[in-house]
Amino acid sequence: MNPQDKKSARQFAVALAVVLVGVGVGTWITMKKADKDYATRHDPPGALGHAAPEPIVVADTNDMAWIPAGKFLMGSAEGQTDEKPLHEVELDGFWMDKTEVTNEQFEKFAKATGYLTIAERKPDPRDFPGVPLENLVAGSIVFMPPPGEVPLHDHSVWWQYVPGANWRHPEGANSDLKGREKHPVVHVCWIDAMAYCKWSGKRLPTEAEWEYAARGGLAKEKFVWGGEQTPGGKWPANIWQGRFPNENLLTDGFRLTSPVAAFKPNGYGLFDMAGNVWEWCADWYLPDYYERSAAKNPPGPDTSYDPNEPGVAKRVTRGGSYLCVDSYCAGYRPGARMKSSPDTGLSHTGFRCVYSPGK
Ligand SMILES: [Ca+2]
Ligand SMILES: [Ca+2]
Repeated sequence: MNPQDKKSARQFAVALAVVLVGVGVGTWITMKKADKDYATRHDPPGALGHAAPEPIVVADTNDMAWIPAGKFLMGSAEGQTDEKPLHEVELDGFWMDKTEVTNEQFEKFAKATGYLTIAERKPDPRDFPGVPLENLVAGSIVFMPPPGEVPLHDHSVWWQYVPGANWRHPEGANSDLKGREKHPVVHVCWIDAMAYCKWSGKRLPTEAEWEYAARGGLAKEKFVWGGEQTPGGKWPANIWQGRFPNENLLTDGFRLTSPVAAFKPNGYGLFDMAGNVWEWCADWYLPDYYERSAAKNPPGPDTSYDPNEPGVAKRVTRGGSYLCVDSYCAGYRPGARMKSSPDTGLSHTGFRCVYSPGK
């Protein structure tokens, strides 16, 4: 099945006003296939290779770090199945944003282009066949901690589709960005991130570029800062401490997002490559891609498959977020892989861009 023909988490979320992120949605696939290809209507030109050539924009590299060409061992021998096998990858050098794209930066883009993120748009009835029109309300998926302890297998307990939630209103219509200008933008889906990249003359990193950059020159270390989890007894990243999802001990100082660069950078001068927000990569997600990926500049697979949700096409996200609890998935490790539907924004997902001169 082509990735574009699959469903998305957003389609389920809007239809059911609830979403399961990561597991379970596959069993809910009872909706009829949309009559027209979703991605064709919503992806920006160039995203899926059906675009006309565009004028080249020269990227501003002021807030970027140069990641030198080199080889590294990608994946993790001790991690989840999809992090294996550990394999050598060679990459050309590239520029990478030192920080996640901030609200302030995204605002500039929105002002300059008038771009509306997917979460700000009223869902198109053609994408939601069978869903009553009154249910088609613009919104996004927000983390809502339950009051007490809950079993960890049902993600819908802490994720809710909130009408009016989008990057300008991260917790819903009554919230705003005051004081969060330098926090990472959230509720931007892959399609939105691609639109920003194109405007800025940059692109999303491949998954291999992202992991290589995150490792900051350290070989096979468990964390982007080295082998010790809390050097000097301090958390070097914004994740979650306590019993997820109802008890946040705030040992790292932050309940939700933190301002970018609140923690020390890694060896390449990049901030928040562990935690704060998940970051979109260019690649489709395929759990066994490492078994056959190219040894040099792997571009990612041309198809997508997630065994947890076989009917949902997904792009890779990396780096973990303020919701990553160490005892659960430890998604903030540089080898850890995650995935999400390209049209689906979430309150813990953002992105950063890369740039290769002449490419
Ligand atoms: Ca935190
Ligand atoms: Ca991050």
